Amino acid sequence: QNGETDPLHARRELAEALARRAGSRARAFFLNRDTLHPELKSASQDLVSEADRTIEAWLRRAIRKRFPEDGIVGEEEAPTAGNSGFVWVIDPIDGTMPFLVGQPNWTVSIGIAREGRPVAGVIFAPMMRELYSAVEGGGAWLNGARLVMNQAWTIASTTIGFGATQKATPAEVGAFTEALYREGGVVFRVGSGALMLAYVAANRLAGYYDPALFCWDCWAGIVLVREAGGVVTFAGALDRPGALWAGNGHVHAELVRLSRETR
Ligand code: 2AM
Ligand code: CA
Ligand code: CA
Ligand code: CA
Repeated sequence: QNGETDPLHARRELAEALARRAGSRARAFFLNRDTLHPELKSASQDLVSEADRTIEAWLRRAIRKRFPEDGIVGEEEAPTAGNSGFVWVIDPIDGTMPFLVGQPNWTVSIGIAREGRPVAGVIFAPMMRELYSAVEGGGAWLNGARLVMNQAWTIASTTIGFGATQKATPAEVGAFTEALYREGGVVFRVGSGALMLAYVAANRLAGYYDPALFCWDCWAGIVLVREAGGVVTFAGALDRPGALWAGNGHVHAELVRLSRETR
């Protein structure tokens, strides 16, 4: 290849560097969160602050500077089209609610699409100093250690992430929870969907179900779980939200079944 760096690996390296730098910027906002002026978006628990907007704008500038031909899709700004076949899928702060109230479980999530497919993902949890990173065919990694998912686990082996926000109906939240507990499962939730996917890859959760995610919540995590040996179905796309199921092959199938039964 004329000694040039592979285009995907060059982007994955930049994604890691940007996730760390965006993470320390976000951490500075987090430590001064009392000075932020959060605004309401669609519902009482759906907020945005200048931390989210400033970091997304910074990420977009840094990506454009290095790869001006790439597209960018992010939570806080309109999508930018590109013509390289690569699209960056970014969430500057995944877990704005935990961030604003002082919980440490928020992340910076940077995914990469190539011709519409998830091919690389980086999730950084600044307060835990954990960098999750994966590239198609290259495995999933947490701070340099390889992640390999437990293939023997069932939905009853340890907790299951369930990401329902206020967009979910009380009936579907109740029905899924009831079905899960009936089968020996227990619900876990943090306000970052990306972190719950990272936890599935790292064997900290047996699986994850969310009735409605945007691509920026899950794009990086999809690659991470698949590269750790898991199965993910995302019913959404780069331009529309959808449900997501993740786990080892067996847990994934069980979560699909339980959620279908209860919808
Ligand atoms: P966000 O913090 O970037 O908006 C899916 O559950 C996604 O919904 C999360 O990744 C998170 O993304 C957002 N979310 C989590 N808790 C929420 C809440 N209480 N209200 C609104 N959005 C929430
Ligand atoms: Ca948000
Ligand atoms: Ca998000
Ligand atoms: Ca966000």
